Amino acid sequence: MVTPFALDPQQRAWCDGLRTLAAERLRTLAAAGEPGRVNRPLVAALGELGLLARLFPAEGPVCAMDLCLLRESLARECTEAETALALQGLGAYPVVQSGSARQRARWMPEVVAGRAVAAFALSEPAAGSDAAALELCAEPDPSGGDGWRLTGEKTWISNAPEADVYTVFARTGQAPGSRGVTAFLVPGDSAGLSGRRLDMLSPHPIGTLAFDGVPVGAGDVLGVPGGGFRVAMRTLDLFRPSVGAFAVGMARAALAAAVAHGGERQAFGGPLKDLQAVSHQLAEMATRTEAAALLVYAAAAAYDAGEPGIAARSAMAKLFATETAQYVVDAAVQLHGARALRRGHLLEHLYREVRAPRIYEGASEVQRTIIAKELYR
Ligand code: COS
Repeated sequence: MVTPFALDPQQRAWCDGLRTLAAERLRTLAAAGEPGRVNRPLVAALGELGLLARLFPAEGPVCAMDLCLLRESLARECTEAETALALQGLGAYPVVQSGSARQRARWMPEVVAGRAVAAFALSEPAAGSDAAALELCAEPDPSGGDGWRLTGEKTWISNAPEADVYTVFARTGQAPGSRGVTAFLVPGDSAGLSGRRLDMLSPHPIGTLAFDGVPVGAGDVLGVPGGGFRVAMRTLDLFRPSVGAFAVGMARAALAAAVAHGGERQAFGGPLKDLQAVSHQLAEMATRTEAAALLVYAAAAAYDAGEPGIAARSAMAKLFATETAQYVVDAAVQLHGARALRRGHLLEHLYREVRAPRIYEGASEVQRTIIAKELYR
C-alpha cells in the first residue's frame, strides 16, 4: 500500500538503481576530475546514462519529483555527480521554460547528451540576495539593428567560465528593479566574454564572467524583453526544492555513517549507541532528516500538480532541508570524533559540501522573506 507520504515501489527501485549507478559508474569519473573544473567526462556520462534525458524529457514538462529523486539519490553516493547534473538543469531549464523552438532545438539535444555544459548567470558583485538590483547593462547595439551589447560582471556563477552556454540576466531599458531585467542566451565563445575561476571551500567549478560589449540579438532573448526576472524566479521555484533534495541526500549519507559508527565503535564498555547521549542524537538526526525529505517531496509533488503557493512551498523545502543537513552532518562529525576531520573522510567531504546550499539559490534568510511575504499576501 502506498500512502501519500511515501515514495511508491517504482520510485524506490529507481532511486536504488541511481545509487548503484552513482557508486559504480560515476564516482570513478568524479574522482578523476580536476578540482574546481568542469568535469566533462562526468557530464557526458550523465547524458549517456540517460539521467539528463530523464531531467529534460523529450515530451511533457520537467518533473520536479524526478529532479528531486535524482538529486537525492546521486548525493547519497557522489556529490560531484549530483552537482554536475543540477548545474546542467539550472543552466538549461530557462531554455525549456521560456526559450523559442529555435533556441530549444539549438541547445537542448546537446545539453541532454552531456556534450554542451550550461550555466545560470544571475548573481553579481553588488546583487546577490537582492537579485533585482543587478546591473549588467544591455545597451541597444550602437551599430543599429535589433540587438544589444552586454557590459558588466557576473560572479559566483557555477560552471563559469567554462560553460558552453549561459542564461544571462541583464538590464534593458529604463524600467527600475525587477521590471527592467531581460534573460538572454549567450554562447560561451561569444566575442567580448571572458571570466576566471574562483577557489571555494568545496572545489566546485565556479567563477566570474566579464562582459565587454558582448553582442546579443532579438533571437537570443529568453521569453520577452523585461520578463527576465520572472524567468529567473520561476526557475528557482523548480530548483529550490531540489536543492533541499540534495541536502536530504547528504543528510542521509551522514546519518548512515553515524549509525554505522555508533554500532561499531566501542567506548566505556560497549558500543557508542548504548550511550543515551548518542542514541538520542541519532534519533534526532533521523527524525529531522525524515521531516526534511517529506517537505521536499511535498513541495515537488505540489509543483508537479500545479498547486498554488509554489514559491513559498519551494522556499520552505529548501530552507528546512538545507538547515537540517547542516545540523545532521555536523552531529555526525561530532559522533565520529577526530577521524571525521581527516582529509578524505566522507564526513570531511560532506562538511565542506553542506555549507554552500544554505547560501546559493537564495540564502536561508531570503527563503524566510519569501515565506513571510506569502503569509501576508
Ligand atoms: N514566480 C513568478 N514571478 C515572481 C516570482 C515567482 N516565484 N517571484 C517574484 N515574481 C515577480 C513578482 O510578481 C513581481 O512582479 P511585478 O513587478 O509584475 O509585480 C516581480 O517578480 C518582483 O517580485 P518581488 O517584488 O517579490 O521582488 P524582490 O525584488 O522583492 O525580490 C527575492 C524577491 C528576494 C525573492 C529575490 O530577489 C530573490 O529570489 N533573491 C535571491 C536570489 C537568488 O536566489 N540568487 C541565487 C542565484 S542562483 S545560485
